[in-house]
Amino acid sequence: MPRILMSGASGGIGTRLRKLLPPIYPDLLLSDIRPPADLGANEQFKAADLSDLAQVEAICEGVDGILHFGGYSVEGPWDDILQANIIGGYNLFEAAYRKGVKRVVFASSNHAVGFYPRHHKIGTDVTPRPDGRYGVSKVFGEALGALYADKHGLKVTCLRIGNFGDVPLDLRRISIWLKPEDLVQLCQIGLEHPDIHFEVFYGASLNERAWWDNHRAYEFGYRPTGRSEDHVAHAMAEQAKLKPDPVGDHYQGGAFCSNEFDGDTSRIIDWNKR
Ligand code: 15L
Repeated sequence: MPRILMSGASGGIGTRLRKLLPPIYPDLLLSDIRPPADLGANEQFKAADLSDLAQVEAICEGVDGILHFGGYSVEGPWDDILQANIIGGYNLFEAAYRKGVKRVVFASSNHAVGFYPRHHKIGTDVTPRPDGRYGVSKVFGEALGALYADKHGLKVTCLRIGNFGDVPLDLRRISIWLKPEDLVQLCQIGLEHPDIHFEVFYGASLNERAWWDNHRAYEFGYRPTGRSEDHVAHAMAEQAKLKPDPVGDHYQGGAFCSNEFDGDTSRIIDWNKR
């Protein structure tokens, strides 16, 4: 029975995966900087600050595979991103290597490529176009994953997660929605598939309006069950409550792109008017 470490156990995704993973991985060690408020008596938890290598090494002891959901999960001040995602990301891969962990699934994000326009369908092999400091930290994490796979033989899977939740929240999220059970499938592929060396998959369900070519995940057996078209009415009702965002509405990263934007708006073409 593999021992699996999940970082970020108190965060949004971690909180949900804590309920979904134990039937598949009963020996699940949870970690975060502080314990989840509702930690159960049957759950194993060890606190660790990702910016401290010794603490990260301690949680990697005796572990076979890591689901790395820890770190800063939205745009934020540089020092927070630096400590949690840049230094924290390095510490995670370095500690995994030192402790002989075999596999890492790294929670990357759509914000690694957020500045691709929505009309541009992209694969996982495109040049990164991060839409903020957070996006840059995810590109860095993917690069670390490639390095530790190629140089040290760690089996690494990076998931460019779209928007995780029970339903897509607005128009943008219809294209990038990820149902929790589908994320579990992707984690299992990363932790178990014999042919993983270094892979990047999009963390997206069966979204007809996807901006991403995720064929590589399908080649590894991914069969998502969430269909965002089933939730369009809800998503569009929520969209109607939002103000137009000329920059964010053009790019895949949405409001992450318009946040702090003072670039050249003449580069943004309204494709619907062409
Ligand atoms: C992310 O990477 C964030 O972690 C999440 O909070 C959402 O903002 C998501 O992207 C998104 O793009 O909707």
